[in-house]
Amino acid sequence: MGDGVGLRKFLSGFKKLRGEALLALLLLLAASPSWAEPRPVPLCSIRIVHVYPHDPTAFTQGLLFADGFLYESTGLHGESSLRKVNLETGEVVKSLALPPQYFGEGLTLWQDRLIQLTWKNGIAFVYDKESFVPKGTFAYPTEGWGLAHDGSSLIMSDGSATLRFLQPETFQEIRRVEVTDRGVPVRNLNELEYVRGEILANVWGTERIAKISPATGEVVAWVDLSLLRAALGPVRQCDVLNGIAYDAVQNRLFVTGKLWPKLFQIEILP
Ligand SMILES: [Ca+2]
Repeated sequence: MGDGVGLRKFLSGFKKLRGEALLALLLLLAASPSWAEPRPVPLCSIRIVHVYPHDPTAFTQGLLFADGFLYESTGLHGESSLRKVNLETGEVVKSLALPPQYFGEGLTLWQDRLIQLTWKNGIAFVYDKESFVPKGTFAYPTEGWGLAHDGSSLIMSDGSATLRFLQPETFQEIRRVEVTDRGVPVRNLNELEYVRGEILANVWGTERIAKISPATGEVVAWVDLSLLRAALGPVRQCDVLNGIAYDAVQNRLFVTGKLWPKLFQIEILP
């Protein structure tokens, strides 16, 4: 490469290489989701840890775990109830029927009081946790779907993409968030559970649970529960996945569905 021609050849080859490298880099950036659009929300699968029996006539609308028992709210007119259930056997150890005009929905435990929503009746019932003796009611202007609490506020869903945070003693709204997946509202939020700083929500009509940031309403992960269908085995009548309960003492997560004959302890895989 002692002459001018050799040098020009070398420089032109170098430019060509640089051009190809630049093109490759641009293609890489264009293909990267963080360049083109927001990163997809992670989809987590699950592992079944344990299977328990569940009353196949229970149209589950609310579920929680406290002091070794499940507490359940069931729906449908004329069949709505509040129940205390033995986890191991599925036996209903205490039950209170709602008057037929009420359709039971979400359920949470605030201190020693169980609070049960109704679907379109605009009324929540408050009961003593041990005796199920009615202790009062709250009125609200929306439909009632799911109910949970984060230790300071009640969290309520109404079938829309909005979660409202309520003062537990008065049911007054403190704040609200719209639940979104990369900016798109996630509607039909149903049964709720607050688990270690996140809100878990069944999305009605799907086999998925959304993990939601309480601060922003953003879905931080989806949980795919479709494998539970197969685990249910042959069933005569079975409705949608609904019902999430968390045992904070033993870090156990339970899920079931409307009229499901089984209740599952699951682990959400990373
Ligand atoms: Ca729950």
